[in-house]
Amino acid sequence: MKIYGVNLSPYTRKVLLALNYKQLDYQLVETMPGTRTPEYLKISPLGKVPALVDGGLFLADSSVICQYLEDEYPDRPLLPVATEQKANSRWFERYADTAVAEATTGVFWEIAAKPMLTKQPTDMDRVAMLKNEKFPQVADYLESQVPVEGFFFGQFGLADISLATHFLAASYVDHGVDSSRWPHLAAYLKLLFDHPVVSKQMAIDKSVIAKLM
Ligand SMILES: N[C@@H](CCC(=O)N[C@@H](CS)C(=O)NCC(=O)O)C(=O)O
Repeated sequence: MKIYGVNLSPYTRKVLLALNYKQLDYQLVETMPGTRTPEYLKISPLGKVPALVDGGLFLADSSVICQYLEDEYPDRPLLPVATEQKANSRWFERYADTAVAEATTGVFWEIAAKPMLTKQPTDMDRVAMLKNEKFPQVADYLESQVPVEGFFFGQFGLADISLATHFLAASYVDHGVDSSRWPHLAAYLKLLFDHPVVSKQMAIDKSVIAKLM
């Protein structure tokens, strides 16, 4: 199986975390976001990463890919069994990939990725807005939702992975969670970041960042 993308893309990282949790073999084909060669557009029509090739199957979009992995490789499941919990897991995945992404990965993009990839300066007004307006909204909501103990639905899975990937991006630019204001979220994130699959990915990301800086 081949995954197209880069470790520092949070959506690629989500798929890598899922693959590593499931202990599946894969090859990461380094592909920059926005690659629009005719060959890559056949795999990922929007030119986005991640994309997956498994045998004759071409797939784009991290959620679609993770759902495929879950269906095709059901060992070490990423989703709970009960319908209601499964639906909630999908909600937290969607929330992570939208509102959380904006408030966390959005800051990583402005501070680290944008200057490197586009040679454009960081928009400090946008960083301040994301940190002071968007982030507290997301953190307040998650503070009321994260499990007081353990992972979502009792077992590490896709809801956790989806949150982990975006909060990891924030952590790389020192955009952390204030544990005095959001104690449950801070404790949950510590548990997430200490998970062996997440901490291994964090070490890889940090070595990539060290080489780029
Ligand atoms: N919904 C997509 C989002 C993927 C996405 O936005 N990827 C970014 C990199 S993290 C990208 O490829 N951006 C380039 C572009 O939009 O042209 C997913 O979950 O895979």
